[in-house]
Amino acid sequence: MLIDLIGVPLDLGAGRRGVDMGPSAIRYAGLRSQLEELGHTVIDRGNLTASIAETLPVGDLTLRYFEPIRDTLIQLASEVDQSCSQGHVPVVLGGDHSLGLGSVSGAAHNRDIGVLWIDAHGDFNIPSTSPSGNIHGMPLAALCGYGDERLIHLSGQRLANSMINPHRVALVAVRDLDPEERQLLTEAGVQVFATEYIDRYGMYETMVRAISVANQARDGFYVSFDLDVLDPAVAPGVGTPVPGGLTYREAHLAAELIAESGRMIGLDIVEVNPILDDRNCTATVAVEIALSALGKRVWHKQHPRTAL
Ligand code: HAR
Ligand code: MN
Ligand code: MN
Repeated sequence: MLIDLIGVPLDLGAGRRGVDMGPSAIRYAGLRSQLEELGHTVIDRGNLTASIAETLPVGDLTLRYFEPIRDTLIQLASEVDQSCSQGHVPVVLGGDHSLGLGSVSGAAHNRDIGVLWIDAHGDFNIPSTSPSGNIHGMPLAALCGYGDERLIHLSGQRLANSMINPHRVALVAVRDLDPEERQLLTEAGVQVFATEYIDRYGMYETMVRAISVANQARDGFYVSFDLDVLDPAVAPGVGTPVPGGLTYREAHLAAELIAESGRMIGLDIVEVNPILDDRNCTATVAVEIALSALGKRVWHKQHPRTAL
């Protein structure tokens, strides 16, 4: 596989500073060398440019830092689109989750794709339902056509028309939704596999179903993985931890099943916050999960009993 690493040192979409250092922390944890050991060819495209909170006005409080975020997302969408067009797999290193709007828009440009959004949160707010005005709580809604026009169309830029069909979106391991965000998800028809679903059916069954939702699109699916989906005991270095998250093994199982489907066209690894982390352990887990999603196995290359 040809893998393009794209760093996005953006934290303007989050409520606190620090995830801008995520790309460095993930690189420092050895992503490139371990992908190469797996047999992949890796091109590190460096970091995109992102503005720094202290130098900017917040702007509209219901859509905080929209303009500078948009500028970064437009760059990102174009890089991801290019990467996919070359038959490469883009791996986007975040950065806050607002970047998912850029990466998935880029992947969806002239392509019919589904989305696996693996996250403690729904990221399905619109400005009027958001309790914070933070854009990292809104990207999935905007991708599905909900919310502020400026977000949905990234202000009329070339990559604007990359709408995602919500029926091809699976939200996995969510456990913190705002009341109106919940309504919007229902209205849109997103398939929500909340934590109680995993409790009942197990991670294996949950992922088989989630993948089958995203996999109905013609050109495969994009995976946007927010590290706060993990239990805070495993991944403490995130800005908005929520108890009751995935175990280390459940996250790996999810990643392995994604790899086995052979249909992932790109991957985001977001919300790693080195300021809040414990000796870079969250970035290290992020790297391990990315490796599993890109084919790393302890033993079996393809598990004999899995038929996806
Ligand atoms: N739902 C809350 C909001 O909209 C918090 C969600 C954002 N946190 C994240 N995104 N890390 O996944 O502000
Ligand atoms: Mn998120
Ligand atoms: Mn989250």
